[in-house]
Amino acid sequence: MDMTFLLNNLDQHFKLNPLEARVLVVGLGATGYSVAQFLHQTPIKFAVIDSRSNPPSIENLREQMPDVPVFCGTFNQAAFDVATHLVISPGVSLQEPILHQAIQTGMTVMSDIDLFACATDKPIIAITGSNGKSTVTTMMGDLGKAAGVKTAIGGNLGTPALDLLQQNADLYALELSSFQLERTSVLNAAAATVLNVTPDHLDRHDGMEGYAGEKQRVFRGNGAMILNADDAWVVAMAETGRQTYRFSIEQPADFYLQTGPNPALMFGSQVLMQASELPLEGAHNIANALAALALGHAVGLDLSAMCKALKRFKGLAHRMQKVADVKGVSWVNDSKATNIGACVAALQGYQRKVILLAGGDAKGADMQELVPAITAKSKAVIVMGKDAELINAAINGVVPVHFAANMKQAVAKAAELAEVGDTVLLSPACASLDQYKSYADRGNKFSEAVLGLAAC
Ligand code: UMA
Ligand code: ADP
Repeated sequence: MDMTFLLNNLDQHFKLNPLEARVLVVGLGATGYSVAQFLHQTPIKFAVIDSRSNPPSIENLREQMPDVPVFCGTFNQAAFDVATHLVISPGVSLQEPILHQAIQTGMTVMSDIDLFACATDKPIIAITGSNGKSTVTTMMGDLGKAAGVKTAIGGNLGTPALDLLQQNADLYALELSSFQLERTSVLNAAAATVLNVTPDHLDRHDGMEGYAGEKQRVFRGNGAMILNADDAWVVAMAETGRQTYRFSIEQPADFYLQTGPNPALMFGSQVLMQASELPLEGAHNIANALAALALGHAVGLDLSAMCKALKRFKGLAHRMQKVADVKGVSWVNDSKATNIGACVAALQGYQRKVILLAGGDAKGADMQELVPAITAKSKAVIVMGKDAELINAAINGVVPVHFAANMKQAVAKAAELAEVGDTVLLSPACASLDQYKSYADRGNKFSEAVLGLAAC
């Protein structure tokens, strides 16, 4: 790491002078630990705090950095009183009273993404949106590699951004959540996109305007803007004087889907590849591929090399993943559909023969917005989890609804209802944490139950 480069940037953007600053790292999960490891290599003095009594990375921190002060179990006011700068993990709400008060009194807030941006002079591709972030970020890794550029991927995807620095890559593609963006000021990505904006995390943001506003922060700086021409929220983010590429699956744009007998992915008048060559289900994945091509093009990656990589891209687990065909019924795991937009996108691809498994924690979303797609595409819905009744009330008898206490029951009920030619789709439109460890745990429980059926 070039320490002078980093310290100059921190001084310029955050008035952070290593001789005077006392940084408080808030949160000791994956992000907090990556920040601690990073700061430990610098002359900056810092402490770590987490409101949990036994946060995930506490043992690693105590073992690897025994000199670092750490406070657990509550947000202790004394730790905030001596701090000059806060690096706040994404899982901690800025509305947390002690943070809110510190911010009100003018304390400087940073994110791990700010630190990352201050530490590297390599181009960053920044990807946000309500849905498709992980898919597009993972695509970018493959596209960069295929174009001969050492590319590292991470952020909300899983590997904290600061941990990527060890890879000494020439291009970084970061998946960024609205939580990460709301506390990030200096990203200045070489190319950035908001893939789409549909309701999500409304329990943590100030309505749709507030949520879209956090997403828009991905464009701070002067890099290329990659805009979804089919999404009104994203279209409204355009800025004059910026290099801009628009992508669309509905209309001609810089990167778009040409419809007709042989649908093709286009760059202006140039055919890039046939849509049928993309080995992924769903029109939304064509939008994702177009966004990835536009991002790559904006940072100078070769288009034909990127198309070769897209033709090999198999998609990620728990996103529209076929689990099995059992007695003429297709079972699909889309457990990562943790909001309405993803569930609607999943349903779009089907005829009216879906038995939908939905429910969990709706995170404050209005389940009425699911109803048109459910009415058009599903013949029954099986609801589970904390907000099962919300979905039932929204459907209001338009389609038969059945309640299940757990995944095994839900799969058994779906098997009872399904007829040859039907699809049983787990696309919950809700977060999983009310009943499962994660969306992956939920998807695995679904797959296990389905494979159990297949074995009978
Ligand atoms: N927490 C406390 N007290 C604290 C700190 C955290 O109770 O003092 C709780 C939070 O409320 C949260 C949990 O601990 O429920 C984890 O929070 P964290 O900030 O420590 O999370 P990390 O382990 O650092 O993981 C975060 C992202 N998690 C969140 O934003 C909740 C991970 O995204 C991301 O992969 C990781 O940083 C590396 O960048 C996960 C996620 O669920 C996949 N993201 C949400 C999403 O995709 O919808 C936004
Ligand atoms: P994210 O990281 O934003 O959650 P993922 O790529 O993990 O996105 O996909 C999450 C869910 O959204 C999955 O159910 C997937 O099928 C769906 N999805 C992916 N891309 C899109 C898109 N462009 N529009 C709507 N839904 C999408």
